[in-house]
Amino acid sequence: MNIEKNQIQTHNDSLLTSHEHKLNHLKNEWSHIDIEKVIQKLVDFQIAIPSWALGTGGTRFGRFAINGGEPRNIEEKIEDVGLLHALNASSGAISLHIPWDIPQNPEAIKSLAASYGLKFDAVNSNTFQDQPGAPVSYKFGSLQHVDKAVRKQAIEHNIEVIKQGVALGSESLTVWLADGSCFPGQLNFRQAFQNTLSSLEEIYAALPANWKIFVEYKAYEPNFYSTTVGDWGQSLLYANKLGEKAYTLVDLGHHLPNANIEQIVSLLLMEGKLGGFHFNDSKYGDDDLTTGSIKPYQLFLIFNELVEGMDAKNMDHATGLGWMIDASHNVKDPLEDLLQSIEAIMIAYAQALLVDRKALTEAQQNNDVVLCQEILQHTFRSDLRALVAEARLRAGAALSPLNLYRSLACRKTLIDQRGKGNVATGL
Ligand code: RM4
Ligand code: MN
Ligand code: MN
Repeated sequence: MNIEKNQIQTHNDSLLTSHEHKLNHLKNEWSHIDIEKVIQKLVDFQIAIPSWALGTGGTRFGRFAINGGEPRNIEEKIEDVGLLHALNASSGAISLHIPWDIPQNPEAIKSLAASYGLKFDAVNSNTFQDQPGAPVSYKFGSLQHVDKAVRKQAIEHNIEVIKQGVALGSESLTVWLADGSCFPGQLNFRQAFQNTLSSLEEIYAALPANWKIFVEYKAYEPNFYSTTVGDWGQSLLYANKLGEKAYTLVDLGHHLPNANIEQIVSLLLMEGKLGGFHFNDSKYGDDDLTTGSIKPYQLFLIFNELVEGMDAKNMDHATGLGWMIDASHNVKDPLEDLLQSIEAIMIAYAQALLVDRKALTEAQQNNDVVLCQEILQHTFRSDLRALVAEARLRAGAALSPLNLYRSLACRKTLIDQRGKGNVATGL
């Protein structure tokens, strides 16, 4: 389904007076700040949508379809991301998971995506599920496996994914490994690490010159005793040993409870080894909930470190790191969920942009702990939604994407076009 420019225009016209009122209020309140610069940064910031989040996710207990209209193929997934991007102008990229999505005709897929203003972000390999007819199984791991034949199959799959990505114009590969062990004694940790490292080295050697490889870590699940890339330290070890094209990828849901993610992010950035993000939110584990739905303050604190750390290195906020969502669950309309996630990310980014850095540094130097907190919470508690909406307005998108999505009955249109019964590929 396509949204026409005039539908966006009509929607925006109806909200314009109230929007301008809120925006002017913000402009007055933040008159000491170059607000135009902030708005431009918000316009430029794009977050990639994962191809596996466009259908309802399942849990290991079951899967409940939404009312229908799930994308039946990669073309329809691109169409859905195009819809999101038309609504918010902040979702200008798609991240594919292979083999859940295999582009048969890369040129056609690429031009379809371009027609919606979309690029291809990182491609993701999958060595955590056995594919039908695969000669060997990943039951006991992939790149870490004790059997060379299994490692070889997993390495070749990753190289194949790189080739698919090259054809689409991607410039990075995300490797998330389910590898690990479920019981003490099952693995020789050093051997698992060395096997994984040498497998990653072979994949690294196949990367084109302008590519990056992101090594994602996860504390547990599906293995529950050890994970071979279990935390940021292990990921950083691999990234450092692999070379300058290798980076750590932080998925917000992949830490042990209460981990200080903002500190992890800050130090990885300092080391030049932070590659990208998988945004989501969690209460307990890798819950993959809507970004900002559980811990919005943590999201802001992470962005606070990101902005400070990227500015210290003169990095372009929009292109310096890979920004992706990784979420999927089974109670919301996935497109509405993604709109909410993007909005939460943009708000946290806007809040971080407005932190009074000079005053914060001064307060830190003076050990004025109270003032440090006041400075951070001043922006966190400010309602900056009108700034984010203004960025959308300037980029030709909707002032209120979710309301427009609902008032145009987009899901109903998708159901009419695609039917009720289909289930998109993904988890
Ligand atoms: C993992 C991890 C990966 C994602 C898979 C589907 O927990 O977050 O990034 O590709 O799930
Ligand atoms: Mn992830
Ligand atoms: Mn995950």
